[in-house]
Amino acid sequence: MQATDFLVEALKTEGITHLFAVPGGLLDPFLPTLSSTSGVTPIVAAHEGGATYMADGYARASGRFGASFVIGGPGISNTVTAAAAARTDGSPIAIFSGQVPTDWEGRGGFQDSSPAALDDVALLRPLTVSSLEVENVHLFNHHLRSSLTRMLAGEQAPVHLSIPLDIQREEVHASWEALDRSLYSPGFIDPGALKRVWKILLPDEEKRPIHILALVGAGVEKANATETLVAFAERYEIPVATTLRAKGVFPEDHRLSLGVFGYAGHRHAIETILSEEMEVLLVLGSGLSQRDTLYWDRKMLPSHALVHADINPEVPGRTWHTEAPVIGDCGRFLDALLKANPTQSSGLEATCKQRSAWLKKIRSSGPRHYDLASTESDAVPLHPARAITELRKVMPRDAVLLVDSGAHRAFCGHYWEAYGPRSYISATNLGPMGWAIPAAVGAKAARPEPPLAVVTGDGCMLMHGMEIQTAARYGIAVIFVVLNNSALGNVWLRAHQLGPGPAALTEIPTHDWAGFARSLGLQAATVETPDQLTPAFRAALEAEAPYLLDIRCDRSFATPVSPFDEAKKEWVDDD
Ligand SMILES: Cc1ncc(C[n+]2csc(CCOP(=O)(O)OP(=O)(O)O)c2C)c(N)n1
Ligand SMILES: [Mg+2]
Repeated sequence: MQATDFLVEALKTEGITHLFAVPGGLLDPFLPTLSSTSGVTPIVAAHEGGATYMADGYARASGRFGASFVIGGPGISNTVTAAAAARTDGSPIAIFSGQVPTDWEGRGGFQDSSPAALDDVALLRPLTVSSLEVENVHLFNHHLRSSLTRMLAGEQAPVHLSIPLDIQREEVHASWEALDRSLYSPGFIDPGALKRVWKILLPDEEKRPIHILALVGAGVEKANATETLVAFAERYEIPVATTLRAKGVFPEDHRLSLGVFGYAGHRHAIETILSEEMEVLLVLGSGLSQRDTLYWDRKMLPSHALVHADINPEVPGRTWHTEAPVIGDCGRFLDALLKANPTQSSGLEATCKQRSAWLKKIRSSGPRHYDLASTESDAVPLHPARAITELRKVMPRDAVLLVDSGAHRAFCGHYWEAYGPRSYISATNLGPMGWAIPAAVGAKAARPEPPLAVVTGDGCMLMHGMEIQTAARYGIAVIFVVLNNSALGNVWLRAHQLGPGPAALTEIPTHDWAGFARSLGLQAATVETPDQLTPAFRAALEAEAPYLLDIRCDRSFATPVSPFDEAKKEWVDDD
């Protein structure tokens, strides 16, 4: 089988339904393969960054992995930020690039970016867990297998394979054996750690801890462990908060949900985790980043013990010492706690009543949202909190939301309510502007059933807004919601305090994004007043087609991140 067919057939065997590409001379042998392999749809993007962001969105929405095809040289350099976003959020994507024939390497050939010239392989090395060239067709099967295995293993990450033109045209004599499903969900935990955790939850002599809370990160989403998490929380009456990245992995309207902790987080989660009452904090699959800890606020540290579970052995103990590091799969850990022996489970159940009373007290401390009044604001231009609240009411329960970078990220994190895993998708650790626009196209390709919207900004549109064209071209029904505030809003909020000069640097002319969308084949509308919001969202939902809404917002409303801002002011490096 020709190498190009071998690769695409292997990806198909692994469950890939869509590939995201930008063609070019260095990929020409792939064109017949991509256009003729049944069951795999090639999506041609406007930009390689867009194609790789689409692969990222596809991976996050599907729970499988995503793949993009780009040329070496400018195609690979255009994909650098996309690889970085996937690397920093642990998203599994495979980037395949074409390269000049091996006998041209380092001899001044057009677009030579082989290891003897610009060196694509080196360019992507720090952004991937494996960046390799297929130097010889006999290595094709082996390099592909080791790349995909490394991509899926542990905390997951992008990989890159560079394939010279001559090798693309050669025959591969191996046959592809499907990867073992256990790679996707490894299902191991350290049994010794479990014993330690039970000693913390049920100490022999001391008083048994009552105030136990779970802070859940993306590791639980990757372990596909929502059901186990819900069963665990319900059985032992344990309140659950999530990081922004894992929003939705525990239904936010569940009676045990405290919402999001950290950036754009909610009152119940923030006040409880920072309170002196906390005895045991169970951190499940979170890297405890700056944003997820409100600047590593030591008030998070509980009085009795911090239990920290993660598939990556480097993570527990990285931010703070943990009394019980649990290395392994978060789903298996929760399952083991659920299936404890009767003495253990009844011991923990014995304190359920006290936790119920605690939960009641938490809820009576005030509304979950810090600024509830804004959700009903009649302001014109619109208040983003009102726009997101109305969008949530129109979109069905199983809707998927992708969120971009800017002030709109904080409004979505705070005011959107998410009810399921992989239903709130955002590049949280790198935050590259424009990511969500193509990522939404990839996510919708992966999961065509639930309605899907993306909330982005006018600044983000300037970076990757062209990919709405890709959605229109392939009839991919994404609802693009542009919160158009004529500014790089997040930056403007700081800049305008420094005077008109700095503010002007962050202002954007008021563009007609609906007109732009129509010119590219989408349906579109402009929304200027609160009463137009619901009908516009309904029309977009009912269209079941690529649709853009240009929502005219006021840039001057503060983002709902006051605890984060306070933490920023107070931050001292106390380590
Ligand atoms: C690639 C990239 N460049 C710059 C930034 C810094 N940055 C973060 S948010 C932002 C403004 C985003 O503007 P817009 O998309 O209009 O969203 P808004 O803040 O107005 O909601 C900027 C410049 C970034 N995150 N990513
Ligand atoms: Mg803006």
